[in-house]
Amino acid sequence: MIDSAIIEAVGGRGGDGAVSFLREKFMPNGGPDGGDGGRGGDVVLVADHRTATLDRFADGRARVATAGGNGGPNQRRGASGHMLELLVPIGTTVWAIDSDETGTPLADLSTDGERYTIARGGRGGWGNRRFATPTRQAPKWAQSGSEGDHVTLRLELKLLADVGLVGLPNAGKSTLLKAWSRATPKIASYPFTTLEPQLGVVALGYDSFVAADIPGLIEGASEGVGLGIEFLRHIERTKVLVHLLDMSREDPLEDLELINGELEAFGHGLAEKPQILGLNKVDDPDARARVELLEADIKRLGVPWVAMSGVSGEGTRQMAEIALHTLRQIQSEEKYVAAQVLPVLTPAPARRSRFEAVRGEDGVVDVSGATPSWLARTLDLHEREPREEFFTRLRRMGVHRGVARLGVKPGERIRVGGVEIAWET
Ligand SMILES: Nc1nc2c(ncn2[C@@H]2O[C@H](COP(=O)(O)OP(=O)(O)O)[C@@H](O)[C@H]2O)c(=O)[nH]1
Ligand SMILES: [Mg+2]
Repeated sequence: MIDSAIIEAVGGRGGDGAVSFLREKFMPNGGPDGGDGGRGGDVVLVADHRTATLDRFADGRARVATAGGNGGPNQRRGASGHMLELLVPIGTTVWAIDSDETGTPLADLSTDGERYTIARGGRGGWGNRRFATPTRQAPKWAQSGSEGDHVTLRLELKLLADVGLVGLPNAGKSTLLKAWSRATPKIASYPFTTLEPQLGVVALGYDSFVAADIPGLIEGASEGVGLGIEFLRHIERTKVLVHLLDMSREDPLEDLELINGELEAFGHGLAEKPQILGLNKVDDPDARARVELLEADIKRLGVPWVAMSGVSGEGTRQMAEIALHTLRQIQSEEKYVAAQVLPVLTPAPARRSRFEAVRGEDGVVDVSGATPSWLARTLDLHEREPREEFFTRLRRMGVHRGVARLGVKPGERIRVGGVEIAWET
């Protein structure tokens, strides 16, 4: 069962730099004091153990982080845009969408709290103060903020079961799973065979978990049928078992022992997982009577239990709530332990991108690279001073040498980051 979603994300725009001059009494023409614009917010995916599905991205809405504030007078810096954190289930993979539809994997969020930035916010523009030089003491211009990244990605999640349903054949596992996930029609569209766990997303308010009806476990294992690796992944991932007992049968406690014996024999840690007993089929008067008869014995087991009926719905919500609560408790304990043992890994700083200059098919020289493109888009190249600033910075980066090597003459039109400009040396 694979869940997937297309997500469009836009980093916040950077704030514009300010044009401002110091104003003091008796000093009508003070120096430039325009502050820088703030950075736009990033859009970040965060793996979260409380999130079970990618359903929340089904709306197709673009996720946009907030813009940075504009700079102000008195060297005031614009506020940074807020980061937008999007919670995704653990196990979510992120894919670039290529033209050939195969896609490229970008990230695999496999541990709780792991983060991946999908769209970076734009840089804030510099205020006019930064552009002052001994020969240009009062620049009346500043840099504008740059746009944030705009990306469309695919998220994929292989749903794995958190809660397993066990019990004898006919105990009511399939019926309960259907009752639980009735509101999630998705389940119906997934084909299954007896040896593949049937999955259902059980939603409770804003929280949810994935439950698996694992009918093949006992039946298949005892018949020596090999269980696939996928099946084992579900079993191992399962943190809580809901053990259903058909209370209309003669001796449900014997059934309980039988299944527990099989869980033990099966291995893979199944027998050690906490169980919640579902005393099922209490819509049947005989079953109800047997619950009352065995209540004292059941209490003595020291295991949480719920009298319920997958058919009438009695107790099913309570069962889901207990399962969810138990699950979250175990996960938060695991998280605590994991946080103590995991080393903190600091990602290597991103390589500073330089530039590339090539003569295109149309004969026009193209300069690409993050910094030249950014400068071309945020400085007003129609104005002389910002344009001079632009070429000065390119020269410092070595762009002029690269462009000269291609035989570009002053005045020739070239493209920098998609912006056309007459080359100046
Ligand atoms: N009376 C009653 N019958 C139930 C209940 N749950 C399941 N059944 C019946 O028990 C039989 C087996 O149910 P199923 O969910 O397929 O059991 P599974 O083999 O554990 O998946 C079916 O005939 C169901 O209609 C229940 O709560 N009350
Ligand atoms: Mg079944």
